Amino acid sequence: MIELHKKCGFAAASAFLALVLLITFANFTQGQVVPGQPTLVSPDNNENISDNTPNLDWDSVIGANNYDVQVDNDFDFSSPEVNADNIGTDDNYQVLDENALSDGVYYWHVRAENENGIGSWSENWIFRVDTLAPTAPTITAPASGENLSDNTPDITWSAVSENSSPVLYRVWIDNNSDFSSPENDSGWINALTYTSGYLQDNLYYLRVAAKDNAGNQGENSERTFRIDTLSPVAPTLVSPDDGTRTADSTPALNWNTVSDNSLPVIYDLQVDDDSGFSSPTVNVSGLTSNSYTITSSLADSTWYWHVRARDNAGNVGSWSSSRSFIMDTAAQAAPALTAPANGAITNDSTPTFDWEPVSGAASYTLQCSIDSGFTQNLTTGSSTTTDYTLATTLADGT
Ligand SMILES: [Ca+2]
Ligand SMILES: [Ca+2]
Ligand SMILES: [Ca+2]
Ligand SMILES: [Ca+2]
Repeated sequence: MIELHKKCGFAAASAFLALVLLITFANFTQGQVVPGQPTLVSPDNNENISDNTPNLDWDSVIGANNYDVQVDNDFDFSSPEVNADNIGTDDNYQVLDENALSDGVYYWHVRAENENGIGSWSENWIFRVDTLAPTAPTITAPASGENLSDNTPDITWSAVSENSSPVLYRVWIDNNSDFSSPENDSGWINALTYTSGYLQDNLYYLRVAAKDNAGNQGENSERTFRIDTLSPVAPTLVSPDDGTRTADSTPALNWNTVSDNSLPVIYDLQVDDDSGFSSPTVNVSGLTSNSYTITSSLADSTWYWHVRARDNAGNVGSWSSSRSFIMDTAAQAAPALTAPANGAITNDSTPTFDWEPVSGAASYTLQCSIDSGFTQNLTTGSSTTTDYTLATTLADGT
């Protein structure tokens, strides 16, 4: 019994050992089991790519001597755009030119096989083929040709529409029109605004471009702008002359034009009966010409006026030195002539002239000439009364 038991035990142990050896042998000998599931490598899952014949890559599977690859825009692989069977032992596959993929989203998977059979499909991964570059971004600031008084201006633009996001943007600013030596380069940024580094006063060329997540770079948007932090000089007043007495209660005021890089230059004007301009009666700004005619009559007084210039970048210059004029409407009323009568003929070569008094007049000036322009044979006299007799004789004539 014991021996019998020993025999039976030995037979059972031998059979078990043989089975273990067989399994070990089967596992050890490649090719006698179906290969495992491949692990995909690239394109990365959900990657956007600009290559429409991408190279598909996976980790090689032990024991595989062939692979099948499928690419389809249908997630269930019902209509494969690429259906490459038995490509051999290479653990990657380049989509053929004849199968170049049109832009869109694709699913792909790989399986390994050997003489024992076909392994399971890998996970399904997704990639997007995108060969379309984004449009040029629309620059929203600065405006084209704008003059800025800020040495570190904000550059802004509108987002472009894109399938492959995030879209990156890049800003170049150069004082050279060929962008050969940019003063500023933002690098690729995921933003719609960029604050420039310090820019000296100058004319600059601005360029903004977009790049999608597949790496397609679009056209540049370009424009120029100027940095100008220098204020224009104070204008020089031209007319009326300082201290002029006038009866014109809406006089025209003139000054010289001021030059500047940032055009047009505009002007502010103040007129005040206070030389300190504490309460200007006329206070106009943004005048586009170098003269201004006062619109509301000024009262009789001494008036002071000054002008300042503002350039197109918004830099405000200093006020000019001021001038004054004396508004004196009463003194300027013309006397009414009474004698001799208009067109009278006389043989008196030193006639007496007579006129009506003017209220408030301290003295009168008389002019006599043989031409109506008062240029030839001009006689001038002054009188504190309302008549005047010529001191020198007049020749016959009109
Ligand atoms: Ca398909
Ligand atoms: Ca695109
Ligand atoms: Ca430069
Ligand atoms: Ca300026």
